[in-house]
Amino acid sequence: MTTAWSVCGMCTVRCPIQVEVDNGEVVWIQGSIKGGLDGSLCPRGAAGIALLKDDERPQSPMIRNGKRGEGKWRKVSWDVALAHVADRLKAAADVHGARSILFSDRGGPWVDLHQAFVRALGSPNYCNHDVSCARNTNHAALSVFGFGRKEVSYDLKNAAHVVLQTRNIFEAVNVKEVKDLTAAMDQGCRLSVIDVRATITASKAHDFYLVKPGTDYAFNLAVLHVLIAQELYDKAYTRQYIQDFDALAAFVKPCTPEWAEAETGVGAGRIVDLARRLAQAAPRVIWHPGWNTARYNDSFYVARTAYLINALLGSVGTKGGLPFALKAADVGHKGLKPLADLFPKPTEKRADGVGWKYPHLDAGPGVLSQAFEAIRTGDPYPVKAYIAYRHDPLMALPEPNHSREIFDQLDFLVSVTFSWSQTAWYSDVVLPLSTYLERESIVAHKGGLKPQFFVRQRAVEPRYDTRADWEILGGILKAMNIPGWPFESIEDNWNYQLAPTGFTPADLAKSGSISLASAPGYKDRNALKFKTPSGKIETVNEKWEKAGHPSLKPYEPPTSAPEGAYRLIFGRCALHTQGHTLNNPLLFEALPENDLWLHPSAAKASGVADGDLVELKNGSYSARIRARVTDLIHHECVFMLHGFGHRLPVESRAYGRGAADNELMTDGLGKWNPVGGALSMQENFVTIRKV
Ligand SMILES: Nc1nc2c(c(=O)[nH]1)N[C@H]1C(S)=C(S)[C@@H](COP(=O)(O)OP(=O)(O)OC[C@H]3O[C@@H](n4cnc5c(=O)[nH]c(N)nc54)[C@H](O)[C@@H]3O)O[C@H]1N2
Ligand SMILES: Nc1nc2c(c(=O)[nH]1)N[C@H]1C(S)=C(S)[C@@H](COP(=O)(O)OP(=O)(O)OC[C@H]3O[C@@H](n4cnc5c(=O)[nH]c(N)nc54)[C@H](O)[C@@H]3O)O[C@H]1N2
Ligand code: SF4
Ligand SMILES: [Mo]
Repeated sequence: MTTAWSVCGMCTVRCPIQVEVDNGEVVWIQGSIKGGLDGSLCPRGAAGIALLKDDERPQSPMIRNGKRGEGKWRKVSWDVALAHVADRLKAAADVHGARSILFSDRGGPWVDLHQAFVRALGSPNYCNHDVSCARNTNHAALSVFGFGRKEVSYDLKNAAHVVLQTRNIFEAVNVKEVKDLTAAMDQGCRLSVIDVRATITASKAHDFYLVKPGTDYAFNLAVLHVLIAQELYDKAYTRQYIQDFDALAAFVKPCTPEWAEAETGVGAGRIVDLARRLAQAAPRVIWHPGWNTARYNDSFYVARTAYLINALLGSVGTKGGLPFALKAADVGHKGLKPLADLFPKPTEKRADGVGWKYPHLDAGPGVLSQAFEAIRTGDPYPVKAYIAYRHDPLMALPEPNHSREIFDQLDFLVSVTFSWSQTAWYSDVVLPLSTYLERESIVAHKGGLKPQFFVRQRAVEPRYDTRADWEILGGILKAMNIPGWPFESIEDNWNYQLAPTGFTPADLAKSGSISLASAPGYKDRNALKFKTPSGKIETVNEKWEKAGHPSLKPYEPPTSAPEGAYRLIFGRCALHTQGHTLNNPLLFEALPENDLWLHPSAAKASGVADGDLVELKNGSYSARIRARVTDLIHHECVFMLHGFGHRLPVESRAYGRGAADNELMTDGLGKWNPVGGALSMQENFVTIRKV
C-alpha cells in the first residue's frame, strides 16, 4: 500500500487529501492528516473513486462527425487529435490573427499554465468563469482596498462574530472553512446569517435574518448608518485607514433602520441589535462579502458595503477578522518562477473590452460574456476559435440557446474536460482530461496566514486514454510548432518553477505541500498598506467615478415580479458540484434530482401542492420540476439547486433529471452589470403551473 499526498479535484476548493493505493487501485481517500484536515472530506470528495471508475466519462479524444450537438463522434488517437486542433487553431490565426483565439477556464491556483499557453499562442484573450461567480466581490475589493478579494483571508478560527450574507458555508463547502467556523463556534463565536431562505447554515446560526430578495444593499446601508450614528465604529482605525469617512457618513445618514425595515422586511430593532453585537465583538468580526454574487444589478454595491462594515469595525487586516493573506515574499521566501514569463505579454487590446472600453475592470480574467459578444458581432475584431478548458459555459451562463447561436459563428470549438458537459457535447473536438487521481499538476502557490506551495500528485495511472493538463497544453503547442515550451516532463516543469525557491520536487512529494511559515502570520495592524492611490481604504474610488460609476450609489429597490411570477433564486448543496457531479454514481444516488422550493402562499396562488410536478416559464423557456412547499423561503421567490437538467444521452443516470436554472434566464448575456463586471442572474422571474 502506498500513499499519494495530493489535492482533491471534485470541486475548486482543492482540499489536501491522502490517497491510499493498493496494487495500482485507489482504495481509500481522506482529508490529509499532514495537510491539517485530520481525515475530513466533504461528500463529493469521498465520491472520487466513483468518478475514477465511471465509464460514462470521455475515454479518448474525439472529433465530431455529425452536426454540432448531434452527438456523433469519431474516436481518434492523441496524435491525430492534437494535429487536428493545431491545424484548426493555426487556420484561425492565419486568417484573423492569433487574437481570434479565445480561451476560458475555471480560474484557480494553476492558471499560470493556462495563461502561459494563451501567451504562447499570441492571444490577449484569456478569460475565466468569474463573470458568473465572484467578479462583483472581487471588483468591490479592488474598489475599496485596491487589491482583489483573495488578498485578505477569513480568519474564522479566531473570529468572535461571523455574518454570512449570500453565503451558505455549511452547504457550499470548503472543508477547512467549515472546520474552522465550527471550532470557533464551540469557543463562543456568534453566527448571523442573512439569506432569502433558511439553509443548513441558517439552522446553525444564533440569528437568522430572512430578507426580501435583492434588498441586501438597504440592509447594509442601515448597518453602516447605525454604526456611525451610534458611534459604534472603531474611531482610531477609521482615522488611520478610512479615506473620505465624512462622505460615507453623509451618504448613509438617511438610511435608517426603519427605512431598511420597509425595504428588507427585517425589523429595525433587529438591525440595530446586530450592529451593536458586532461592535461588541469588534475587531474579531467577519462580515462575509459573498462568493457567488453574480446575482443582482447592485451586488457589487452589496459587497462594497460588506467590506466597509468590516472596515468600520476595524477587522480588515486584523486577527479574527480579515487579515491580509501573506505570500511567499512576506515570510522570507522566493516565489515560484512564472511559466507565463516564458512568452511576451500580448499588447493587443482584449476582445471583451476590459482594460479599454471598461477601464475600471480587472483585465486578468476579463469578462467572458463580453468576449462572447465579440464572437457574435465581430467587434472589435473577429473571434473565431474557442478553447473551453475546464469550463462548461452552456451550463454556467444564462440562456444556453443564445450561447449556442454564438458558438455557431465560430470556426472551431474545443473542450478539455474530464466529464461530459453540455459544452463538450456541442464542441468540434473533445480532449479528455484524466481525473484528478490520475494526473499531476504544476506547482501552485497559495497565499494565506500560512502561505504554501502545493502540488497534485498522480496517484494511479489513467484508466482510459486520457491525459494531464500539462501534457495536453504542451502537446497542442508542440503540434503547432510554437517554439519556447521547454518541458518534456512534469519534473522539468516542477524544477523550472521551483528553481528560485531552493525547494525540490522531493520536498513536495513528502506531504503534497511545503509550508512556508511555521505559524499563522499577521501583518502589523498599525502599519497596514492598502493598494489604493491614497494607501487607505477608499469609500470613494476615483477609477470607478471616472468611468461614470458612483462609489456611493443611492439604493434602488429591486424590480417587482410581474403579476403571478416569482424571482428565481439558485444555489448549491453539499452533495454536488455545479453541473459536473450529477452523473457520478454515488452522488447521483444521494441526490438524483433538484426540486423547487416555494412558499405556501405562492403554492396556494398557483394551485400547487407539495410534491406536484410543475411547469416553470420565463419568456419562451419552460422547465418541469417537482414542487417542495415550505415556509423556509421568502414568499416572493422560488429556489432551485443549480446544475441539474442534463440532456446528454451518454449520461444514463443524470439524463432528464430535474431542471436547469440557467435555461430559465432570458435575454442572453445582456443582463449584466458593467460596474461590477458580473452577470445579474437573479434578475429573472418565473411563473408556475401545475402539470
Ligand atoms: N458543495 C458544494 N460546495 C461548493 C460548490 C458546489 O457546487 N457544491 N461550489 C463552489 C463555488 S464555485 C462557489 S462560487 C461557492 C458558492 O458559495 P455560496 O455563494 O455560499 O453558495 P450559493 O448556494 O450559491 O449561495 C449562497 C446563498 O445565497 C442565498 N441568496 C440568494 N439570493 C439572495 C439574496 O438576495 N440575499 C441574500 N442575503 N441571500 C441570497 C441563497 O439562498 C444561498 O443560500 O461554493 C463553492 N462550494
Ligand atoms: N444559472 C446558474 N449559473 C451558474 C451558477 C448557478 O448557481 N446558477 N453558478 C455559477 C458559479 S458560482 C460558477 S463557479 C460557475 C461554474 O461553472 P463552470 O466553471 O463551468 O463549472 P464546473 O461544473 O465546475 O466545471 C465545468 C467543466 O469543467 C470540467 N472540469 C472540472 N474540473 C476540471 C479540471 O480540473 N480540469 C479540466 N480541464 N476540466 C475540469 C467539468 O467536468 C465540467 O464539465 O457557474 C456559474 N453559473
Ligand atoms: S470541498 Fe469537498 S469536493 Fe471540494 S475540494 Fe474539498 S473535499 Fe473536494
Ligand atoms: Mo463559483
